[in-house]
Amino acid sequence: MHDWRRTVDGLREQGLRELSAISDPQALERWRVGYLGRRGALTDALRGLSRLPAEERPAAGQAANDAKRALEAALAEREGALREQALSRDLEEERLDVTMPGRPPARGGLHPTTLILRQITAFFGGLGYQVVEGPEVELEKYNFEMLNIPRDHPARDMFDTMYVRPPEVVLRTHTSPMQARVMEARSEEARAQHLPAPPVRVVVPGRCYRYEAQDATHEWMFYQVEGLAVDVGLTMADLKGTLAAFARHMFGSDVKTRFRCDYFPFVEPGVDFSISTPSVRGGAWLEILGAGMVHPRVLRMAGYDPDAYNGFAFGMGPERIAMLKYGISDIRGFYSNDLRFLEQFAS
Ligand code: FA5
Repeated sequence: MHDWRRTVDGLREQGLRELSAISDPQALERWRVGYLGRRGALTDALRGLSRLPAEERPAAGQAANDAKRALEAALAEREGALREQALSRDLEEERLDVTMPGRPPARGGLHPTTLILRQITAFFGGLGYQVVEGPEVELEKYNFEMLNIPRDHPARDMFDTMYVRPPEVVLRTHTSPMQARVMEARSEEARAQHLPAPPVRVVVPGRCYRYEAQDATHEWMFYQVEGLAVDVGLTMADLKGTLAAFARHMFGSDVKTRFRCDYFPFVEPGVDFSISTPSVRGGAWLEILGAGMVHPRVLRMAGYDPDAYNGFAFGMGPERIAMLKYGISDIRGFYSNDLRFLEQFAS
């Protein structure tokens, strides 16, 4: 065998062997330069052919070119294979297991006051009451005066008032000022159109403030829901029926209800309303709101003729109702932003 053939065949075999062991692009490039580059082994061999005798040159040239093409083809194939490997490695890294159980996002929940407010407004909404809201920074005129509590009236002591600008501007101590505001607005609007004042059915949820020592059942900031119905011929029976239906809605059909005399300057007669149900504190009587027939002077001051209209009103504490319903023993949990308390209500 000619020397040149041994050289060419040897290079070809060695090249292919080395190539098959290569697994990264840098090594592949080194291999290409080593065999097929301008100073590569095979290129050198091809150059050396010129020194061969003329009759051997064609066969040797042919063999060297075949070897070059074989190495080039093998290189292209190896490149392709490495690219493919890299690609499938990438894909493997990016692979998503769609069957894996998801991680649920942390969900917030409704505040217990919100839960109760929604239940209350939904019930009265069903009876045709409108939900309205009013200012928390209130004029003394509406918080007291228009509710038949003149200045220097001892009943002002019932409400430990926080003043924003004494004596005219207060933080409302209850939602009752909205009784006066709603009636006044409706009677004025009707009068402007020469119409009789319209009947009223509203509930007013909102925050109230009192300068009060905190304890398990008293906050300095709390909610109330006011209710007001004004119409021709309303009686105490309407008030009793409405509140009894409300108590059944909130506490179940076996709830017992009780009215007792109470005093609020803006109602006559005035009552407090208590409930008793076996599932709450062993059936003990618990007061949940104050109520009564709207005082004739309150009607008159707000533009309603007390000889033609009657009304009833009530004011309840939704936190106290939530405490009964959810077995909460201390009202101070509501607004101290402790997640351990609030998360118990997340639904
Ligand atoms: C009033 O505020 C009257 N405006 C209610 C009313 C309306 C009577 C219409 C007649 C007609 P009282 O001060 O009792 O009344 O408060 C009513 C309810 O608000 C209470 O039963 C209680 O549930 C809640 N409440 C009062 N003070 C606080 C407080 N410091 N913290 C939490 N809840 C309170």
